[in-house]
Amino acid sequence: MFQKDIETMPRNKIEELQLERLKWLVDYCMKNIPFYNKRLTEAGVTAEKIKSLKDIEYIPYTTKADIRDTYPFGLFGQPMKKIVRIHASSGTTGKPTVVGYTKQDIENWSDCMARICVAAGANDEDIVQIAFGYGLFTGALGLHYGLEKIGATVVPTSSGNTEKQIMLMQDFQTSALVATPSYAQYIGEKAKEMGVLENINLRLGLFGSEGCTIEMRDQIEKTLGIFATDNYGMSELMGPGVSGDCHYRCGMHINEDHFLAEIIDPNTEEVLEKGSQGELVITTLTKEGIPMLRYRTKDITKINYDTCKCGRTFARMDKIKGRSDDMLKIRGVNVFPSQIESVLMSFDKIAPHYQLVVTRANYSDNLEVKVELADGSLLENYGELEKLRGNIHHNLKTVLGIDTKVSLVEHKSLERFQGKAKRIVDLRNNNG
Ligand code: DLL
Repeated sequence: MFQKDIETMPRNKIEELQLERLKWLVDYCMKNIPFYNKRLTEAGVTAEKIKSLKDIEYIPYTTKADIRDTYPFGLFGQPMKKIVRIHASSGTTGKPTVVGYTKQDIENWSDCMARICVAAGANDEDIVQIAFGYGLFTGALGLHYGLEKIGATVVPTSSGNTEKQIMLMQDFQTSALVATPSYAQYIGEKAKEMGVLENINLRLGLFGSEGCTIEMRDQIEKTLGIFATDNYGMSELMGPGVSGDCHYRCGMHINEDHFLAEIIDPNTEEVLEKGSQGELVITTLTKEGIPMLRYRTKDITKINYDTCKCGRTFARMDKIKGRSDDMLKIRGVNVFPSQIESVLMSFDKIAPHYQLVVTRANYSDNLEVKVELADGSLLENYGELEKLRGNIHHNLKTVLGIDTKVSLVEHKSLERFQGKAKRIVDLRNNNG
């Protein structure tokens, strides 16, 4: 472990520390950030009012809209003189979400990342290629600092230029790859095509930044000959570093000394009982640059508070089931893309590349699941193709409870991704 004393703290100690930090945070926000001062004053919250962790419920939620409305620096807790780094995440519309870090924030971020990298199995003998995009995106620099902190050799290739990535991987004998799972998948496919898969010596994949089902992960692991872990975060909260898998991969350990997690019902906003599935809400307990009070992540998960077999006491969150705003409502039924991915991955003859196209006709939603054939061998055999299509359709119906249109498309006809995959095409607003 990177910081064993902290990572194995008894639960009552974790909660004591969280309470102390929560009080500090409320006071800090009142003093340094006019936006929060107004919000908290209106809600009648002061540091003195926070007597137990449950009292966090007095504090109003913060949303992405609050960050947008105070663009660019309105939620910063320190003057620019103290801010040493800025990152931003681009949304689909409008201005990016801008975040700032003090020196201490960068130090904490590096610690959080170092813990996650060690928990995943990385060490100072690893040569790690970081194939997340460097730049305003938090992914690359977050992992970069954490990996340097544990003494690994960092190769900052950034994303893209896949053939060169593969060349360097062979020449440097890179042992670990940091990437989105979809980019790792593409790297594997490309290396196979180049006939160099067996010259690659990767052992570890540090994935994150987008969802990936266990079935998809298994396939990528098999192709690249690696053991892959997941880690979760978001720009508004820090970047990567909020939580990550240990080698047991039974939930991502939340760095609870820096983040206080709650699960709420996204519709009623009510806090749910421990162990329930719902929207993750995070309060940053130590951040100075841009602290977040009860930030609504929109990500759906559940949290397990039992001590893990690895000895870490930090609670573990399940893989993200989907974003509450990514969840597709098809004819009134909630459908998470991850459910579809799980079904598709159970078929051999299709490649792990798919796209979900949602349209509306005659006031009814239609979901088309486009999935690539693994190769050209089935194209000659109509009967087999139809059988495969029928089986996929049947399994999707069993899991989702709705009819979908399954289209088998030619190998390599769907887009590949170097960052986060975009698998949903929702055309419902376009055609009424
Ligand atoms: O993606 C931070 C990050 C970088 C995390 C690298 C892990 C590794 P954003 O670009 O702000 O930040 O996107 C945040 O991505 O709300 C989730 O919906 C999604 N996301 C992040 N990690 C995971 C994950 C970074 N492990 C948004 N599984 C979040 C599923 C994830 N979704």
